Amino acid sequence: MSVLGCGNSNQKHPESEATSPIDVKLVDDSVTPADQALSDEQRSHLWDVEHLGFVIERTVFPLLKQGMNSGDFSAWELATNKTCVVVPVETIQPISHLQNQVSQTSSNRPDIHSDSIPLMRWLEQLRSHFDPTANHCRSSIGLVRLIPTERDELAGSFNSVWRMRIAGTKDSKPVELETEFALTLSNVSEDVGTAADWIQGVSVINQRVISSQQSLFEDWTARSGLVSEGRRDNWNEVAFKPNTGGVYVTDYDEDGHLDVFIDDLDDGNRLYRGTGQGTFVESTLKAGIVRSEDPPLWALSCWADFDGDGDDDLITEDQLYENLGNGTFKEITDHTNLPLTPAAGYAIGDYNCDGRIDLYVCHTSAYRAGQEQKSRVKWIDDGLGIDNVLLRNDGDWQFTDVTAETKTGGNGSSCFSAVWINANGDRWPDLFAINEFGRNSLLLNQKGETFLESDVDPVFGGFSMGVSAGDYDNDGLTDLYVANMYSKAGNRILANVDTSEYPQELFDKINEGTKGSKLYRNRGDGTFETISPEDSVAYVGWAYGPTFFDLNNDGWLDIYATAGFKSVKRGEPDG
Ligand SMILES: [Ca+2]
Ligand SMILES: [Ca+2]
Ligand SMILES: [Ca+2]
Ligand SMILES: [Ca+2]
Repeated sequence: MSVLGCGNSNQKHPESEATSPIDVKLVDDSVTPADQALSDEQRSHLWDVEHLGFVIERTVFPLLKQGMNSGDFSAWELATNKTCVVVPVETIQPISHLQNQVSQTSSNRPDIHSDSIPLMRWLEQLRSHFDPTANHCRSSIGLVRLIPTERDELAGSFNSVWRMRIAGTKDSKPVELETEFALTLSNVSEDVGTAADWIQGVSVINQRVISSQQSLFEDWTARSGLVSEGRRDNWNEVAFKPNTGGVYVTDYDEDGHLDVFIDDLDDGNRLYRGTGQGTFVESTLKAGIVRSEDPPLWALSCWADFDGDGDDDLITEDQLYENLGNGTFKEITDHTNLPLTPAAGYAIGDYNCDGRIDLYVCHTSAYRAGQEQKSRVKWIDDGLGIDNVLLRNDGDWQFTDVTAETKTGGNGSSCFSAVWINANGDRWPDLFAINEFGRNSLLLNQKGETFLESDVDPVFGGFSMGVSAGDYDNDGLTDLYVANMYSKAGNRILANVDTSEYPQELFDKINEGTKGSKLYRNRGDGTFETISPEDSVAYVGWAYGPTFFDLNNDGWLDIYATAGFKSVKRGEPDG
């Protein structure tokens, strides 16, 4: 078996935070972050404002959550100035207009608006969307903006924006409420949790209530036959592993029922055959898939019909299995020259339209021993210096690395995920590959010979970690949803940065790095339109692995967007 880059087969599973289980050569690219650093005075100002934000989060938000649970907002009477009222949603500017403009909210004099209501009454109205029983609401509250009215006067008044999401039931049916509101605060003191009269006015920026006659999903795990015990759980481990495994779905035995393959750093491989009754029966050994005694060196798998006989074959970690078409597999790793090295993602497509499925391999780190990888990256417009790889399928399980001649490497990006799409209406599959640190790559296929590098975003595209392709507006053109980092803290801090500290183009990029996930509508000519980030698709958190999926079978694609990286506590997600 020829496995490039796996090193010694006796190599133990590393207990470090390295993303690659091989020895890599780290090179210092002489990054000079000092060039982009703020002055001491600027940094001190940002820290001081952030500190006050933490005080609000730590002392005030628990009170608001408690009120939402119990329906008792009496603790708020003290904090609320007696002239404080809430301006309803219609009169307010959207949040994007608040960016770096501290005067925007205070210009809306809430106390002269005819539809204004007292804050307590508004909170009670929000709560009335849910059953009155205590503890029937789960709420999360985020501080999106905290900006002193006079920049250097932290003892004075502030403008702030809070975002609240409440989930619960009404008449035992599911309800969710999301609202974003701007608060004028007379001051923010260390004892703000017990201080009086500091909330002066509230303007609702947006508010929506989502209700349903029933939950769309039922938790079926316990009855499914899919076992989760024994799988890697970073919460119970000392060493954090960023990629612990994956779930891969296909109908491998072609009985009309989808089957599930799972790989996991602790539990290894498991294949589950779907019964068609919503349950699964483990068939790993029966199907001829090896369950190794040792945990795998990395976790990444892929279903694809590499030999074109109509059934899906399987790559899992450093092994290749041929589907024999009778519900069993044969390991043919020795028969292929496929370089089965550590990688972050696979995308399959027939780029040269010769009828054979080719393989695009996404890399976030060095994958061959001795390969050079940058020891640190610039925090914008950069990558780790490791190219992705395009492998042309030549038949009989033989592949040729055509990355250089097709120009599909992706400029040394850090790429978790890529998708093949039809971006410009010709018959040649194009490729979209994300980059965690820099611009994403839209690679336009030039008749199966080479690719032309383009981009879908006019600014930067954010810190991208996942992508899904689908025609969300049903116009026949495949659109893109890119999972990016969204950061409340980043938004808060940047709203207080003196923008003159940076060239505008650079500040726009910095700003975009905190804005969250992006939806791009395909114009049909290889260019894409950025759909407004105000849409709720943006605020996912530290987003990974999204998917377009018609969840309720109405013919319109929905988005399932997952998030999460390293939280402080289980059950208390950051972001
Ligand atoms: Ca099946
Ligand atoms: Ca096959
Ligand atoms: Ca091909
Ligand atoms: Ca479309």
